[in-house]
Amino acid sequence: MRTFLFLLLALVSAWTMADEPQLPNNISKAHELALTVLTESGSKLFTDRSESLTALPHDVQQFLASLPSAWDESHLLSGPTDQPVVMARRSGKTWYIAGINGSNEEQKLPLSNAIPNLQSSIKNHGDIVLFGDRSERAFFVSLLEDFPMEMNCRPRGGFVLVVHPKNDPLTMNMPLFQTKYTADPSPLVVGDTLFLYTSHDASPEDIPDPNERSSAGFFMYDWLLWSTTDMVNWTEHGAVASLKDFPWRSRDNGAWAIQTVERGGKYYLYAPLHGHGIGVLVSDSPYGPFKDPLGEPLVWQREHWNDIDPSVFTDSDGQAYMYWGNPHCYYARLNDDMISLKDSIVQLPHIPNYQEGPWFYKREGHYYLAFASTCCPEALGYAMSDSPTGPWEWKNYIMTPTQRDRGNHPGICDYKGHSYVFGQDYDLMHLDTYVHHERRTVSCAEITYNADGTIQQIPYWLNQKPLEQLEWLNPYKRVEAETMAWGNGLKTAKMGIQNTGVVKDMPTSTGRRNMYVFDLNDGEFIRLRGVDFGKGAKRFSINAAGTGSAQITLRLDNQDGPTIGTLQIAGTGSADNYQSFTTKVKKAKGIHDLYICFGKTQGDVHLDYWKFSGQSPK
Ligand code: FUB
Repeated sequence: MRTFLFLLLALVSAWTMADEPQLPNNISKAHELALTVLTESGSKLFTDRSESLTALPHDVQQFLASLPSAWDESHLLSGPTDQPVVMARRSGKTWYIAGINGSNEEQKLPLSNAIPNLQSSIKNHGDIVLFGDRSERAFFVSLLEDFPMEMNCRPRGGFVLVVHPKNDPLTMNMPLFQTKYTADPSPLVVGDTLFLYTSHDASPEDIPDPNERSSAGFFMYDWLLWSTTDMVNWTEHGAVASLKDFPWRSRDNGAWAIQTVERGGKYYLYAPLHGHGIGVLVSDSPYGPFKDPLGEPLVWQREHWNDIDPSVFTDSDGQAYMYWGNPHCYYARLNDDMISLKDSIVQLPHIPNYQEGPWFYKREGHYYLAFASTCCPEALGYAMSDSPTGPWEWKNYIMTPTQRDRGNHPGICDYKGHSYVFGQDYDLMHLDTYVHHERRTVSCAEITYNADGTIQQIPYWLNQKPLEQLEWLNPYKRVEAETMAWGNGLKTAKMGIQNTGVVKDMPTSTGRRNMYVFDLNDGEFIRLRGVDFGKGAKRFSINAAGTGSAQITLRLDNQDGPTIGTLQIAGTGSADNYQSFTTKVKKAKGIHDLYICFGKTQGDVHLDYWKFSGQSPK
C-alpha cells in the first residue's frame, strides 16, 4: 500500500501541467483529482505553490480548499492489488468517494454500499457533486440526483463523488422566500422599510403549455415585491407589475431582471422584456400601481441579449445613469425625467469576468459595479471606479463561483447600519430535485467593506450563518399571514385577483392589495423568527376563510417545540367570507421563534392575518 501511495503522490505532482492536453503517464485530470482524496495529501501539496493553485479552475480550487486534512473514516472499496482503486472517506457528515482507473481500458468502477454509515448518508444526501472526465482539458462538475452504483471510467481516468449531508433549512442560510421561485433581487430602502423587487420564475403548474412544464428554460411573466424591517421575517406583496403593463411587447415570456429606484417621490421600475429592450414604469408608491409613460422601449438596440438587466443610480449631483447588458456592459445618462436618455449609449471596455446583471451604486465616494461573473457557474464579482462612467477596475469576487450554483445576480444596499448583498441560487429547488430547471430563489448575506472601499469575500449562501435579526417581531399588532421567515409548501395570492401567474390571467399593475396564504397541507408551517411575547400572551386570533378545515398548533422554537395553543378552523362557507378564530395561549413569554403548524387539513382554507393579545411586550 505504501509503495502504491508513493506512486500516486508522484503522479499528483504533475498537477501544474493542467493546461497540457496530455498529462505525464497519460492520466486524466479527474484521475489526478481523485488522487488528492486517495493519498490524503492533495490539499497540502499546494501550500507552497499558491500560483499553481490559483491557476486551477474555481471548482477545483474550492474542492481542494474544502478537502479535509484528516479523515474520520476510510474504507478501501476496491484495490490496490486488483485495479481499479476506489476509496470512501468520511469527514464529519460529508463522504468523499474517489476512484482511479489505472488501466488502459475503459472500466466500470464499483461503488460498494456495504458501509452502513455511507449507505444512510447516500439515502439522506443533500447533494452529490461529481468531478469526472469530460475531455482531456476539463473537469466535469455536476449535481446528481441519484447515487450511481458504479461509475464508467475511461482509460486512466478517475472520479470523485462528494456526498453532502441534507441541509436543515431551519438552521441554514436558506433562500428568503419559499412561496414562489424568485430571482434578480433589487433592494430599495424607503424610510424604515427594505423593499425587495424580484423577478419570478413560474412554478411548473403556472406554465401555460403543459408540454413545457418540465422544460429547463426561463418562464417569467411578472415581477414581485417583498418587504422587511428585520431582515429575517419578510412580507410578500405579490406581483407589482407584469408583461401586460407593456402592451407593445412582442413576447409573452421574458419578464427579466428589474430595478426600481425612487426620485422626487416617484418610483421608476426599469424592466427588460427579454428580446424587446428595456421599458420603464412609474408610480407614486413603491407598491404601485405602475404605469408605462412611454408606450415604447426606453432602450432597444434590436438585439436579443444586449438590453437586459438595467441598473439605475442617481448621483449626488442629480445626474442619473443606467447600466445594463449581457455580455457587453453599456451605460447611458438619463434626463431628469428618468424616462429618456440624455445622450447616446456607451459600450464599456470589457471588465474582466463580467457577464451580466450589473448593479451600479456609490458608497463613501467610491463607485461600484457589481455583476454576475462569467457563466457558468456564475458568481458575484465587482469593479470600482472614481467616476460614475469609469474607467472600471476589476477588484475581486464578492462570492466565488461554486458548483452548487449556476446563475447569480447581485443587488446591494446598506440598511439599518448593515451592508447586504442579495443574489440567487437553486437551493429551494434542490430540496426537491437536482435536475436543472430555471427555478431560482433569492438569498442574502451581510458584507463588510474594507477601509479602501473594497469588499470582503463571502462564502456561498448555505455556508454562512443565517442573517442576524435586526429587531424583534411584535405579535400584538396585526401580522399578515404572508409574513414569514420560512413557509415551504405554502402558496399566496392577492385577494380578488385570479392571477395564476400566466400572462393571459394577469392583471396590469394593481398596486397594494391584501394577500392571503393558502394550499395548507399537513406538516407544513409558517415560521416567524424572533417574536417578542414580552411578559406573556393570553390569546391568539387568526382571520381565515374557506370551505375546508385545518387544525392550527402554535409551537415555540421548533416545529416539534412546546405547544402554546391550538385551534380549529372550520368552513366559513366561502373563500371570501373571512372570520376570526381564536384560542387561549399558555406559556408564551419572552423572545421565541413561533411556528404556526398545520394539521388535519381538508379542502380550501385561506389565511389573512393573525395577532396575539394579552400583555404588551413593553
Ligand atoms: O432572470 C433572467 C435573467 O437571468 C436575468 O436577466 C439575468 O441577470 C439572469 O439572472
